[in-house]
Amino acid sequence: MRAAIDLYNYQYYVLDAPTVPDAEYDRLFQELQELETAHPELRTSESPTQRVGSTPREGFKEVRHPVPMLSLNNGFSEEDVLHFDRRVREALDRETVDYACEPKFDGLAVSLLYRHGRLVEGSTRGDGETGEDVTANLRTIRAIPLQLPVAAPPPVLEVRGEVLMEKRDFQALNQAQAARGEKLFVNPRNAAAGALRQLDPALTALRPLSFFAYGVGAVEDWPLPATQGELMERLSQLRFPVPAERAVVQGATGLLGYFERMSRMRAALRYDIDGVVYKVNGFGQQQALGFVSRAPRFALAHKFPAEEALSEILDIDVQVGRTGALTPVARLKPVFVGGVTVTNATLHNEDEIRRKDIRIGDQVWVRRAGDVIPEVVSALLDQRPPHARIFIMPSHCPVCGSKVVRTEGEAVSRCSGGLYCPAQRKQALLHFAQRRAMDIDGLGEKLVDQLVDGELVRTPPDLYGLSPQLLAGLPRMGEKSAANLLEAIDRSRETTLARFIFALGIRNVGETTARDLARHFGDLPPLLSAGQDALQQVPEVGPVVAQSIRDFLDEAHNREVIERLVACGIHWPSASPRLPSAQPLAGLTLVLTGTLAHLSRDQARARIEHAGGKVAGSVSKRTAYVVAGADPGGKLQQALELGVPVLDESQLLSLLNQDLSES
Ligand code: JCF
Repeated sequence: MRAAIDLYNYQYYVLDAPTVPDAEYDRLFQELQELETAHPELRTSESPTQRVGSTPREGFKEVRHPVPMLSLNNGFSEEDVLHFDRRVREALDRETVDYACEPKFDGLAVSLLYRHGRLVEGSTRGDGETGEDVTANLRTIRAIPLQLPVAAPPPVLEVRGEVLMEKRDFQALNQAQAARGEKLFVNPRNAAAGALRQLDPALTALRPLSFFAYGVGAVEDWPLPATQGELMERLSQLRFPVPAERAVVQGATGLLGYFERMSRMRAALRYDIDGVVYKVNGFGQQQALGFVSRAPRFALAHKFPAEEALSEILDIDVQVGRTGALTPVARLKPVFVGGVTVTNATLHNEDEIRRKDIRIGDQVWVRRAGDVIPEVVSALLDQRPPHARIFIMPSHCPVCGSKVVRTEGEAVSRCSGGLYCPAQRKQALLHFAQRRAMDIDGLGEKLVDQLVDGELVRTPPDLYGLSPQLLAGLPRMGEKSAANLLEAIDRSRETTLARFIFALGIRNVGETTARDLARHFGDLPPLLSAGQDALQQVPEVGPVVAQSIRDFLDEAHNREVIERLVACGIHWPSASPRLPSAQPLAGLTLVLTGTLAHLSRDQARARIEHAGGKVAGSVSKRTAYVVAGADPGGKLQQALELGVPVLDESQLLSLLNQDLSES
């Protein structure tokens, strides 16, 4: 049973490929626990039930490493790598050398001592000569074998590697910390270090740690293979986790290619790495090269450029995005970080700035990880200069002067001049012209770019003033395509109110809401003058949507654009707003059962009530219709028994829409 559980454990924690359901594992584990309780003489310290010892210790014992734990020389540039390879080739008198490459884990180096196949001692690196005995803590790491799975294990085998916390585990841990109102860990490395130094192993066990092996220390009666690459295979056979990203490459070109590949993979890896490690592959060659001070001449840690650096906030600007979102951006004293010089970094939004208490003039940590845009992480609060200033979000858009609004519960501030703001121009035109809005065929991204960049069009009404002469000036615009475009623009004048409302690009007003608004108000003027309360009479329109509409329509710039659009001759069939007498379900009671594809229960109820109907919970003879969606319940049966007519979703929808002059 111990062997079976060890195997399942290995498949789950090391291979990440469980072969039995969790429940089966749990059952087996429990059975073993019960057996061991009934027969204590059968319990061994390598049993999978014995990972978490019960007694906290006073402190950590010192451990002397029989073979010192090495540090690595660092390299930071291509030059450093070429230099390393040249030295190795010269010392070995070889044309080209094979190297074993692996990710450089950003964790904590540890040594695991196995005597006759049993894990008897685990220690931290310490100063390389002497570390601390953290055996009880290391035993809690499921990826570390307590017992080597071989019949004749060597008397001594010391396995070295790195303890770390995977990114996903780190995130989960920090979420749990936040939920408990406890302090967050800065990064996975700190979280792992903290876990490893717990005096109570039960606390370590609560932190999800991983381990990867990268070498051996002392060995007895365990013939070493000839190369580092083969050693990794051997360790893998002993069920030690080894990185899948390891590789054996040839020469400096191979090293730099590996570095490139890992730089690109870095963000997608499950764990943090701070570089890659190169080792001369042959152990004979390693020995010939020897050591300088405490670092081997046969290895190099090629570090990624630091992702965080200190700089100073000179000022905070506000950028307006294509959708009107305002982003505060720190103007920085130029700083080299993540491999490039950075002068701007995002501060995300107002709340983030307040939360981190970042001010203009502060010294700040700037982070640029991979291709992610640089951000300001934190300020050195204790070094704040007296002239540091608090940032205040502008009340008007820095690009167009429209009012800035912020929806309650949202972190983002937005420019409300969606139809007018130059920052949102292209986006607004594309939205306006799309098929589901004004349906101006052929007015796509390229053309919008040309029209806006060529200053022919600023806002949607400008489209209706275009002429063949104006279009002729555009590159790659033939007579024929110009005529087609003008024809499509002209055709769009005849539209529906719903399409027109949708085309305005009001935040939170999609096609469906636009249709509801059109239906409810019947024409534009009553919509333009509708207050918050009137807007909330529309089905599905709550306070947030009503506020968005009001913010948009209250902005004079937008009103002007709307007036110009109407003046351009855009029109729709007039329809009277829905009157109570026109309610198609007036006086009828409906019952819903099953799941509808297009409407939630609440939406269906709202639509039915808006049409004058009522929704009841149970079927009776007085039920007008039962509406059955997917997986209907017993109500469908009752309807059939009572002879109540049954509708499907599309029948319900056409019933709801039946008095509409447009949709
Ligand atoms: O991943 C690491 N941090 C790492 C450290 C990988 C290695 O292969 C190492 C190391 C430290 C020393 N190898 C040695 C010899």
